[in-house]
Amino acid sequence: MFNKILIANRGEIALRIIRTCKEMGILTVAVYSTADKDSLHVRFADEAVCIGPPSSAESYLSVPKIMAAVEITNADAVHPGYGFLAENADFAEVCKEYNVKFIGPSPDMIRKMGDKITAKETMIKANVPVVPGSGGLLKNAEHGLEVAKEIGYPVMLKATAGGGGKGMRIVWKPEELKENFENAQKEAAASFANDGIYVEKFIEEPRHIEIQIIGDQHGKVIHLSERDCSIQRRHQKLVEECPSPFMTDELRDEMGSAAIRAGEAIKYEGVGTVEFLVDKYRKFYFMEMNTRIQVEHCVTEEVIDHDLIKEQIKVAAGQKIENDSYYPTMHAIECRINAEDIYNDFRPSGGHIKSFHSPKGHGVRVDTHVYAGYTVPPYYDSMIAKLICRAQTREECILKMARALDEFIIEGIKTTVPFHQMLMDDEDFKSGNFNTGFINTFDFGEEKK
Ligand code: MV4
Repeated sequence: MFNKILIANRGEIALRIIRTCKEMGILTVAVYSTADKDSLHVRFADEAVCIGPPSSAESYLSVPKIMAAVEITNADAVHPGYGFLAENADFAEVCKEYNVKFIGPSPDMIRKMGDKITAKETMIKANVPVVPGSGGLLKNAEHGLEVAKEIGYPVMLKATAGGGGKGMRIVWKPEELKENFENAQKEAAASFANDGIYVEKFIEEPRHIEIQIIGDQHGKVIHLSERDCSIQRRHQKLVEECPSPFMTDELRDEMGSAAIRAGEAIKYEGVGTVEFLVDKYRKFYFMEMNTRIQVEHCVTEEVIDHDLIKEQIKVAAGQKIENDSYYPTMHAIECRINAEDIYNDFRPSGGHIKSFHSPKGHGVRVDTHVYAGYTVPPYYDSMIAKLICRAQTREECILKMARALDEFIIEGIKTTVPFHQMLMDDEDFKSGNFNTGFINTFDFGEEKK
């Protein structure tokens, strides 16, 4: 087992990782920018190293700064959390060169899944269903027209270096293809320094359902059931839950097996998530694979009652996975509490938190790094807390969540709490009748002053 882990991250996830390390008897090193000097991850880690000014590029995203901190503290592993360097293959490579364990898959695997066309080819080989499409880069708009004619409209143009919606275009008819192709190409070049575009059939009103997997260094891969992440806004997830209200035992078996095949095919090591689009006929298609621990991992922790960060560290240290399968026996929902103004286009609303009271009680979990008196810095992600509730049934879980949201007092900044309160009272949400388009038609009403 590791002696000392450096956590190359900030916020709630840094704190989350420190907690598990402590319970495992592993020493921790926090790194922080000057904007985070008063953060709890700095306080609770055994050691802390300042790695630069507020800008992420000069702190949490700086490989030389992180490696310098590894060197001076003599850490033997790095946990990247999510975001920042978590899916940076070059960083994983540098860790390897320095003989420091990167807690995650190999650089090669990160690269393979980071390139969407390569990922899709890998899935086809593993017999995982993918969306019908070009199966490779488009040479030009004419090539796109040919493929689109074959698969039928509407189609979607996607960037091979993409993910998260950038460089993505829906095309409803042939006349619109050329212009969309050129724009997608430009956007991809500007965002990823890679203008590769491919095309696939557009799946209308899909649900976003992902399967959590874990693989060990001995070739064993298991799945830990799904999370429904269909409640999103501009590719930012707002709510995640397990079981998905759309799931059946049969579909879970099928999607779980597909996710395991995906993991086995690449000898996946670590925790990972296979994202699927699920259409109204419950046909599912591989979308992307995330090679990191995700924000919403807590939902899975609650329904299977295991610490995923602990399992992640154990497999990184070479230990074998013991169980063969886990089954969700409860219902869990996570609401992301962001410092955002929901009545102003979800604009970030950082600043000083005057008072902060978290909900408590049976089945209520709050993962957060903030407290009364804390100032939310403007430089980073706006997520300030995750509220996770667990109950025997979905109905009870929604009622518990509504109760917990009512107890949440956050004064001084605007948050997404009012949105979640309205959501827990929404008939379509309550009946499980939603897909990725849900937020587009959601009625936010008037702000209560
Ligand atoms: C799609 C799709 C429909 N058809 N691909 C959005 C982010 C990127 N990872 C892939 N995305 C989509 N790909 C095909 N062939 C619809 C989306 C999509 C979406 C997916 C999951 C969750 C929310 C979404 C919101 C808009 C579009």
